[in-house]
Amino acid sequence: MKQSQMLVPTLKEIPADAEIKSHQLLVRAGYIRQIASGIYSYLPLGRRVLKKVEDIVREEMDKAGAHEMLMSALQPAELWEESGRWHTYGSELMRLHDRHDREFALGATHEEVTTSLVRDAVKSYKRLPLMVYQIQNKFRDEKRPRFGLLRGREFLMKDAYSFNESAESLDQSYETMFKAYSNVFTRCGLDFRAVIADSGQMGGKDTHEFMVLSEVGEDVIAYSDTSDYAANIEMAPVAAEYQASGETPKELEKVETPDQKTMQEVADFLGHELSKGLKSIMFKVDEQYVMVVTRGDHEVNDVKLKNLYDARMVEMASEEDTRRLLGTGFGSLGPVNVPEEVEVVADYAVEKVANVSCGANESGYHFTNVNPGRDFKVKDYADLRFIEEGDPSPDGQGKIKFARGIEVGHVFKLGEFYAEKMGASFLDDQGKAKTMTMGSYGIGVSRTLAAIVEQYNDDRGITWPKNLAPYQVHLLSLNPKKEEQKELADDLYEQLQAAGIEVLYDDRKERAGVKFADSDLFGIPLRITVGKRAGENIVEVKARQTGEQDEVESASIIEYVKNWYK
Ligand code: 9G3
Repeated sequence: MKQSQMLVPTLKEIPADAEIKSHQLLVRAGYIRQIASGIYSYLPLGRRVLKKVEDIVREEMDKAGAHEMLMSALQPAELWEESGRWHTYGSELMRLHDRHDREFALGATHEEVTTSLVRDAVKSYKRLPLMVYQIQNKFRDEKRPRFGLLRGREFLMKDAYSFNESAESLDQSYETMFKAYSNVFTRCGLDFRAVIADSGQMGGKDTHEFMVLSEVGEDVIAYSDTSDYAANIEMAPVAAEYQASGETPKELEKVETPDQKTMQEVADFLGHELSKGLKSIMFKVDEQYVMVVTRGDHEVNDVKLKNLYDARMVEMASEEDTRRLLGTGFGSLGPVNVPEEVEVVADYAVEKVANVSCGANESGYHFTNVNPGRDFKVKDYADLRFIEEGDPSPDGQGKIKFARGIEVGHVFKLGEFYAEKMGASFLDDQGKAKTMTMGSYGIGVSRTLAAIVEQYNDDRGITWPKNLAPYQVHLLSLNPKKEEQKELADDLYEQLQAAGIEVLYDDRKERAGVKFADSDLFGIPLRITVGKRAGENIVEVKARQTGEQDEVESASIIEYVKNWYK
């Protein structure tokens, strides 16, 4: 392809709204352009790379026995009414009306659509298991789109769905997909981990997220420093054993704490460690108000709270709700003398403390020498805190460390939720009607592209892995005005194309400096420069990642390139 005819608008300066490398470089190198917040167009170079990522995904899905489809992005509201999700998703689900005023959603995901297709088409166990997938733009109206392609409102996803006749069959589909995902991210040259995740609103149990390790990742991974244990911090169970303090319980006291509000201020004022104070936070769990109590040095994990109550919605209680229920605002809450309409649950660590302080549910006052059991009751003790670095790994091997990750894939065992709601059943080999069980498997294709750029770049631009660049060779003619240079470059362009090599030809009438800077930005792995020595039929070849340079006879350039890409 000749650059003089292409739409590749490169930029010298870093766009003001681009905070991370992949966003900056994809825009500066003319790969993408933002149309609106969180909504991007892929220009020719970007489209070519996106297609290479798609094709790796496609190959691995086909190898895994899944069949490619393309479903509608427009989804009738009726399907989401059947699954009950029309009302559980708020403004994140983009909705619209057609000319007859009928309601539709723009596809955020396709469980409902696939289940409705399969329930009408499949009746017998002989047709199961069935795995279908598609690669299509998804629409989710994120509150805060950011980081370019990493968190967009319209993004390219591969979503696959398995329909199984039994839990064992689902396990096999899950295992097959798990391996296929590992192949995909390995072939994309990514440093990734499969981490145990929380199934969130998807129901079902087993679920893993595929995380690319990156400082700009929004997720935190808790991993063992000696084993391969890794979990999303949202659900990583705390395996710490707590020892009873053994102290003799002292007389409960109520003390004035006039201006102390935060846990640290109260601890300093009362002269004890954070861990000798109780932190009490009010939540609204579906319709139930819950006070969650943890040790002062721990953090409440709201995902664990949601799973404890198997709730659909968990949010912090408002200050006025808290005032109405407990007679005081944040800053002096505690589990002593709590009205029974407020349920009290506590993290396991709280069970073993003695003589601790906590808010007196009266502003400006705290209790000291508080002892669980004697001074307050809890409905449940549970694992309710975030795991911390240094905690024992839940698999009993080593200690926990943290890393940030970009979620590029997510595999779920959905179970019977959708099949049940939407009547996807089959006759088993005894002629008995059974409900199908399902898995769903997603890869963020556009997010994977950005994650690759996050891992492959340097101070001059992108440094694509060999199999993922928009072209294999970037051919530069430094001075097309010089006849011998233009002739040699044009000839090499024809030869390279004839040899089936993907070549981008910078035939523009631009200064050499501009051409080299753009070439470094694009990140095409191998650059051939036709310059001063064209008269001797010598060209310069340079590898983008390593900077390694060679001077090569133009007659042997095809062989050189083929060897380099072997
Ligand atoms: C929605 C909106 C946002 C959503 C969903 C639905 C996430 C939703 C979970 C999944 C599960 C799997 C198939 C591919 C793999 C992931 N965000 N999820 O269901 F309406 Cl607005 O998408 N779906």
